[in-house]
Amino acid sequence: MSESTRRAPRSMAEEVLSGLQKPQKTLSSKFFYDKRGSKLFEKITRLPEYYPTRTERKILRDHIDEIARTIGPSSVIIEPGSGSSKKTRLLLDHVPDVVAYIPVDISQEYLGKVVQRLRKAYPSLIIKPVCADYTRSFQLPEIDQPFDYYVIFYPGSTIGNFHPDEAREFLRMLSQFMVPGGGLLIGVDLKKDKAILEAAYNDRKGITAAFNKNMLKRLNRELNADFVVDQFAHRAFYNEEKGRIEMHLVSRTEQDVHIQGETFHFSEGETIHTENSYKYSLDDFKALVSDCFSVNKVWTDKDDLFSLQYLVKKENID
Ligand code: AVI
Repeated sequence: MSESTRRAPRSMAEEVLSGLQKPQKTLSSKFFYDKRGSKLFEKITRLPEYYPTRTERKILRDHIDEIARTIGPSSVIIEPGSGSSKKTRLLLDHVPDVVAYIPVDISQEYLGKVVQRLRKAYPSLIIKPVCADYTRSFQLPEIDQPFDYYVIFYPGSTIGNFHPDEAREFLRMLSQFMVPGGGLLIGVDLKKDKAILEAAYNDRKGITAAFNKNMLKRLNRELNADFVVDQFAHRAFYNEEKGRIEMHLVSRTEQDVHIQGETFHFSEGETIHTENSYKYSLDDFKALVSDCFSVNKVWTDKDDLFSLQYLVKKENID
């Protein structure tokens, strides 16, 4: 995500045109997730090379009792970008006396379906869905039952898709929902061997390549652009200095692309930067969150590929 979390919303067309006018052409990774993009991402999460999803799930399963004890009773669980709420079920099954669950998702249709299923599975749980772009400020619904803390669940290492400055700003926004002592259970992908990282974003089946190129198909359909999708190649590499995987679309040839009356020239080999996925050491992440949160507990897998962390809101945040 390359947008500031607080700026006034801009249309997709405005964002795309201004991103492509930059010296390093850029498109926001949030444009990956149309219907096909979301399906391709689901496929990515099941790929043998893409370790984050299954590793996080295993950490959550292996430590669920301790995680549940750490969260404690009488909480309201908020999940920004809840999607299928699959991982949340494990929390709802184990955390004692959850008072309410607030899934926040941009897709009204998907949210509706997921909530319907959750209501069947957890008939006595208060579920208050919020349809919103959670990266911008959103309103929490009233919960007319007493509870101790809000606990925010933000799995998947989506925090890695924010530039660190924006991650700090986003975490500050989340902290504003909480009183001191409130918790944030967050998935954070860890720094590791470059070969493992690069394989995860260059899978052999080419699903990540299709996911990356799907952005151009979306722009063709929704903004009437004329990208020749096959004239772009997928590239993903680990930028060691910045501590991030970068995804790009590389122009295979010199070409012009037209969008909404504007022409964009590409030289051969020129790229559009489509995503960053930051990887953190435990110390890096502790420093990143330190404005608003202290790190209360960290769970990792045996190979230290991924971490699930429980952060607690500090007292006296300015
Ligand atoms: C959603 N996000 C955490 C994924 C990641 O790993 O940064 C998106 C992704 N991009 C390519 N593969 C997966």
